[in-house]
Amino acid sequence: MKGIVLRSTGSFYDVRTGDGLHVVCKVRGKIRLEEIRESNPVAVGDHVVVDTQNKIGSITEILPRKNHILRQSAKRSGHAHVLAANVDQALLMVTLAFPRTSLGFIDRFLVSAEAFGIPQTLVFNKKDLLNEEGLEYQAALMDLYSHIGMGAIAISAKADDLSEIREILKGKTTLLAGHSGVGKSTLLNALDPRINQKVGEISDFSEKGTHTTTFAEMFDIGEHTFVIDTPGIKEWGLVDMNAQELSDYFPEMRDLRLECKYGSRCLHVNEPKCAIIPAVEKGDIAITRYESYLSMLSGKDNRK
Ligand SMILES: Nc1nc2c(ncn2[C@@H]2O[C@H](COP(=O)(O)OP(=O)(O)OP(=O)(O)O)[C@@H](O)[C@H]2O)c(=O)[nH]1
Ligand SMILES: [Mg+2]
Ligand SMILES: [Zn+2]
Repeated sequence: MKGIVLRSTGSFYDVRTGDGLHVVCKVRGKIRLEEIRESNPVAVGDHVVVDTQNKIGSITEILPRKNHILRQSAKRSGHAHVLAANVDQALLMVTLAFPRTSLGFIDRFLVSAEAFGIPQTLVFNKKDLLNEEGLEYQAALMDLYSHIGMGAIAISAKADDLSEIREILKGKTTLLAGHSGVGKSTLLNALDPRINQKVGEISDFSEKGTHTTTFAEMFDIGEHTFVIDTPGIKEWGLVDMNAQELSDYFPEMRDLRLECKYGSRCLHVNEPKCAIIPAVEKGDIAITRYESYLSMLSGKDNRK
């Protein structure tokens, strides 16, 4: 029988089968694990074939994925974890309140999602905690990112009616990611009263979240509408890509780079007749995005 993986704890998987039942499963049978390089062979969102004859079901096959998004360890290169499979879009939840998200982290995540071909939206949460100056800065960032083709909205998961975000989620499978404590689980609970995700406190000491959600889990919040709550991400390592490829995943650089004298060999650092550098100087490309680009390129600072 076919099913979809709603939750993974590492060794057990909650699978919803075609007839709407929820079955706890293990991976058994003919899955050829040697072909899988990631640390988890089955991820939330995977379409699988299950054998439900026994009390604990068996996942016997993973059906081909439409896509997946890998979380690369920032410390150990080559160590990757499939965050989710078969998603229509990624929502990166960030906040300019606490725990404040850095632009470097945002850009790293966006580059990865872009590399996996997954459309992205930034959700600025906790707008209720910002003063006027904070709101202005938030509006400027939303402008910056919508200008380069990403969705950007500001919400308060605690205080809004959330109609704008419901519209974005409608009819899609969405991966919800972000630092611990930004409010991912709070949003899910607010979207559907049947969802009862544990919500954590922000530590007074470090102003960081406390990693309340520990496993990725997919929730059905409406017709054909699924949202995957994920554990907070501390660091986002870039997937393996070569230096020449990187600017392909910055939409504002992608087209312009064809005009560089050295074409696809140009890294846009100090090459003559580069098309990107003047665009940064003119302000057509945001300096913060270019800085993120340089930081990723140097690879020295991949733990933001
Ligand atoms: N003021 C305010 N607080 C919020 C808002 N959204 C969430 N919070 C608070 O932020 C804290 C962390 O929220 P969670 O929903 O647990 O955060 P999370 O992103 O799920 O964190 P992890 O599961 O650890 O990754 C809680 O104390 C929430 O009440 C918001 O819009 N405004
Ligand atoms: Mg959570
Ligand atoms: Zn160039």
